[in-house]
Amino acid sequence: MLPLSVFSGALGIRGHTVLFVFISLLVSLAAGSAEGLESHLQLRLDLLKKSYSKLCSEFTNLAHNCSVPVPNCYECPDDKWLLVGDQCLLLETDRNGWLKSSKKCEEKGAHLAILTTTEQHEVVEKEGRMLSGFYTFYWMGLTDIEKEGEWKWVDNSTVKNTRWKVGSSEPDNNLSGGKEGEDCAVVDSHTQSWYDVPCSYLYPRICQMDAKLLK
Ligand SMILES: [Ca+2]
Ligand SMILES: [Ca+2]
Repeated sequence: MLPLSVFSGALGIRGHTVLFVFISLLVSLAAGSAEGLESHLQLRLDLLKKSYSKLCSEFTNLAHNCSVPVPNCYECPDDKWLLVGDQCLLLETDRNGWLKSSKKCEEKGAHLAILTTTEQHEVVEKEGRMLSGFYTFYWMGLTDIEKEGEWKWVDNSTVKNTRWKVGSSEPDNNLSGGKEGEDCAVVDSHTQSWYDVPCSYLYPRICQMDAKLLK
């Protein structure tokens, strides 16, 4: 293989300038095509949403006329939110303690996620894998801070179907993170498993709110 210095010598200053301009052109073309693709996809998404609303409205009218149960159609505040049934979920990647994360959800008119269905966990897994990054764990709205071992969702409801990590002793209220133990819960988006961890640890979060009913 020829050493780089041979090419450098062969190209000269003028050659390097031409090469630089050529590479810059390729990079700008690639960036331009990525932007073009993004705006094209956004346009397609907007059109699909309009079609969905129109179809939903027509289907609702039809169902009324045929005296059959009327289906409900829902929408979320914007494209960042994921519509799951009649709920909207939002995975936010900035990391905070559980209490601050809870407040950040409230600022959006939401609350930390109450994950009660398989469908919700599957959506969280898909979105978590898409977002990827170093942190796969997300805060959800589950805590036993009021009474040790008595896990409650943030709407004060008790937990029915749990998904604590199988094969470990979760929730173990482990004291290695501090004498206060582990009173807040995260979900591992990749495995859909839950863990109790100290509430002061910093994690991304999942916010949740009721979806808006389309009429
Ligand atoms: Ca605990
Ligand atoms: Ca634990």
